[in-house]
Amino acid sequence: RAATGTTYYGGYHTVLGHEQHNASVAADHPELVRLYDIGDSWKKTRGQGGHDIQALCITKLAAGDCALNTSGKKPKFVLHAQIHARELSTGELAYRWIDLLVTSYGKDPEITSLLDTRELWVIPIANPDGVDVVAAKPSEPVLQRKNVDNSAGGCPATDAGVDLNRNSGFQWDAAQGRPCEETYPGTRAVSEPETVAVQGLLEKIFPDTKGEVGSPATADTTGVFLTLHSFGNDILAPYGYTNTDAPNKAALVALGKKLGASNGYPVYTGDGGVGYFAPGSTDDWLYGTRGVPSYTFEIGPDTGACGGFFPAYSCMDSTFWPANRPAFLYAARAAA
Ligand code: ING
Ligand code: ZN
Repeated sequence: RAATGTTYYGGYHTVLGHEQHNASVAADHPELVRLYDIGDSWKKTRGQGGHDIQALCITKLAAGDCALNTSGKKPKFVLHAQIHARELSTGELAYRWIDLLVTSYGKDPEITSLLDTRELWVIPIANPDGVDVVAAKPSEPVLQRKNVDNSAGGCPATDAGVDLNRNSGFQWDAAQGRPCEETYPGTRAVSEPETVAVQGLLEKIFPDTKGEVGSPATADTTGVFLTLHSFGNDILAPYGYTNTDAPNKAALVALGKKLGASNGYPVYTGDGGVGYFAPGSTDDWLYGTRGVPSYTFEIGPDTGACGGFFPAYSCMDSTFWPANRPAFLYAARAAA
């Protein structure tokens, strides 16, 4: 059941809160915002409520901008958040990034120039059905990570679902987990409608590199992708499925270190950061099939008031937003 309020857990926005926000920024800034429905959540495909997955493209709109194809002339930075429902700070950072962009155009010279020259794409809630589960108890930590696809059967409610960050079409690995486990990858690659939606958008806007894996992340980089997770205070760069180096690992890690400068996050590859491999992740897929430099940010510490999956909402103002805003701006500039 979708939460009826617009906030939960001290101020984090529910799916409804994000949907209302997306609609209002699109209505208030028609010269800057295109709002897309990129596909359905699992529940919506089953006629059980659910949601459209929404994506915004923010730029000073000129002819051909924000098209759902590779004809766009402006380099693209994509911010992707809350693919894991319980990682509360991530959707909220996307919400604030959207607000920063639309309210600063014509006022802040740096952001004005970014919107004149880049397409800033945002997928604020990549797993809306999961976020509904978390927000249904607005003051209790509900540790839903996955989507809510229970077609495998036999799992207690909050243990059902597919890990959308193991479901992508690059190095998908059936052995990642059983149906009731946190990293269950689904019955096959791209089995989930949420994965179809996000991959579908990214396939449309980034050219097929035809096997030239990882050739950008150099001077001719045409995009940057950030997917927000929590927690760990670090940055993960491809590959996450193996300790074999990405073809241009040095350039990838160098850009990752620049992104990490404002929040002090170190950059890891392989299983170096988290201690496990993550085949089928979104960032490995986009890097591995499109060559787009792609990173996972693990927002926040493991413990303390601002630690874990459910940080106090005040941590958004005290650290998360001020520390990550420069990283997002750097990533947007680097998408050139
Ligand atoms: N972390 C990521 C996860 O899906 C990850 C870690 C992502 C590793 C991408 C490698 C590549 O497990 C969280 N917090 O979910
Ligand atoms: Zn995560």
